[in-house]
Amino acid sequence: MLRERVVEGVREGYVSMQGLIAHGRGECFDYLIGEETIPPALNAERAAVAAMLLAKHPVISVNGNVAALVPGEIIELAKLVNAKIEVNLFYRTREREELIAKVLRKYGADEVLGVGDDASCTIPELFSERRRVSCRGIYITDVVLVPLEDGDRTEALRRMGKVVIAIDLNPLSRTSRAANITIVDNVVRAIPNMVRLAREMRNLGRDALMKILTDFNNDENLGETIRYIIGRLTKLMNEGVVIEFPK
Ligand code: PTJ
Repeated sequence: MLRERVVEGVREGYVSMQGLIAHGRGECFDYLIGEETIPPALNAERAAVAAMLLAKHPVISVNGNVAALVPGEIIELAKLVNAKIEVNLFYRTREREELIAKVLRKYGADEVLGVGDDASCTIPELFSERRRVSCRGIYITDVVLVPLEDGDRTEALRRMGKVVIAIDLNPLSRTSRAANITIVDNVVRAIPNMVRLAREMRNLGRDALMKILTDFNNDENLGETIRYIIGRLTKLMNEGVVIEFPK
């Protein structure tokens, strides 16, 4: 069903062809973690919500795949943490920007940044189309959520001093390693989990939120994720789930 939604997005013209390949890559890693939210992912989701609730100008960056998979949930999360929503595309065309904004408005977004002339600020030292951002959004944000991001922009955003929260099923990607908080989970589980956590956590005081954030260590958490995958595969192997082929 998820695959069909991404394919439908391609047919409607707002998901890029490369988005299909990226989705397949994500599916592969999702099989390795067992297609569920694993404990280190939940830890990262909690830290991410704390960072967004503490932020002055949080922004959620939306691309084609995200618009196809979790449009309504993105808007719900943005409302709960008071974040702006910005369209930011790797394979940018005016038509795709506008189609994505239309999808988001259909799901209830009041304001969508990064469309057309609004994307008039530039992320320094970045050469993809992703360098073009809204001067009221990603350019001035202190905390930015980037689901399905590329490594170059994650590194460029870090160099600008921003706190970067990535959602990426590949724990080994450059994005995963460069982000401040990496959520190794499918966006279709990560965003609804964050919505639930935001509802629970938004009445916490700043000190409690800060403690959640400072207790989180991204390198350790990524290590936990890889240990989880190794443990899971080892268990499957030992339990004989792996088919033995005749010699
Ligand atoms: O809409 P555009 O033009 O901005 O293009 C979007 C894509 C995703 C095509 C573009 O950003 C891209 O090529 O991204 P990458 O560099 O391929 O990175 C995508 C990462 O997201 C990969 O590491 C995938 O494993 C991961 N991924 C794919 N699907 C999901 C995912 N992570 C979480 N949830 C998913 N559903």
